[in-house]
Amino acid sequence: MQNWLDKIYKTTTIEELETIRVDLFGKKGFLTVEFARLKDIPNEQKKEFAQNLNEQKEVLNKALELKKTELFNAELEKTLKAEKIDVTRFNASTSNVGAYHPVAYTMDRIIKYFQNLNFAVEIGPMVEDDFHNFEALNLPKYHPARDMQDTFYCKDMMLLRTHTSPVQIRTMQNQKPPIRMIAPGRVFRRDFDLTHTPMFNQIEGLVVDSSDKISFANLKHVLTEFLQHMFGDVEVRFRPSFFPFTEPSAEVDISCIFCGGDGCRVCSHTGWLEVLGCGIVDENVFKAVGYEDVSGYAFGLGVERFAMLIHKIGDLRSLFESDLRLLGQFK
Ligand code: 2NM
Repeated sequence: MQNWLDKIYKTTTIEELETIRVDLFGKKGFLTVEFARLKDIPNEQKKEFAQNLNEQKEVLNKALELKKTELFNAELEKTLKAEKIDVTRFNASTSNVGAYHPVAYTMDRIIKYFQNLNFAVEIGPMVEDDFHNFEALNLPKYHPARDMQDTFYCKDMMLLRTHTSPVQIRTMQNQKPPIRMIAPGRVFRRDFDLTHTPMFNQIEGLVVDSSDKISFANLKHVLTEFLQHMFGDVEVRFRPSFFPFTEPSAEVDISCIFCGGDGCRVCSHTGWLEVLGCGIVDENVFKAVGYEDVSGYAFGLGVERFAMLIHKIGDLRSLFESDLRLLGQFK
């Protein structure tokens, strides 16, 4: 009996324990054989023999049971330890660390630059009415310049804004001069090719003060400093141009950052890259918002184009594809 108990106590695996159980209770097991012997025991000893046997059976059964639970728990503990997963553990080899999208990064840099010059950041609706998107900007109905952008009309002549200028109109309607602001945000146009997407981000700037305070010289200085901040040591060139909402108007070029101005494929062998539009705000725009005796300048730029030049990305469309092979390069 004690022998059997010792055997049970010493087992270390459930399989070993099962062998002992079979050795005790199996067909040819010790207790099975002992119980079979009962019929040969003389009657006067039968009771005591049976009682003793039943006691042994009970003790050994209990011991097996306890040992089984003990071994099972130990095994469970071992597997749990081995399979323990730390869900809070950071595994750099399998996770993708987030990164700024080049457009968001560029947007932030531009906004910060102008905030440091005390420009306020204004936002406005992306679905606009005809007045704020066109009429107030000296773009009357049937003006040919509308055709170049005209797009995405909803009910009641409402449309997705084609530039952020309506934000400047709304700001002028709601505030008195002086005004010094930028309007960053999404705009929408009927355009889709290598260098144009139907949706892109713009930042437009506007400065308004009493008449004769704001000159083209102010505009030229601020934009030259800005472009040299963004692109480093570049030359800046102002070229006469036309916008319905400014007069005079100019397009602004920087010397090509790819070839240093010698001429290459990116600058179409001109040595210059066009990056901005700007001008002195047209009288008709001020009339539309009820401003009198003021002067002002305005400018506008495409954030995606800036991002492409800064990060040297070849195809504008790759900025909208969410391809991690591209985005992963800007961590
Ligand atoms: C440009 C170029 C030139 C512009 C004008 C105005 C407003 F509302 F003040 F009239 N906002 N933005 C402007 C002027 C935008 O983008 C190429």
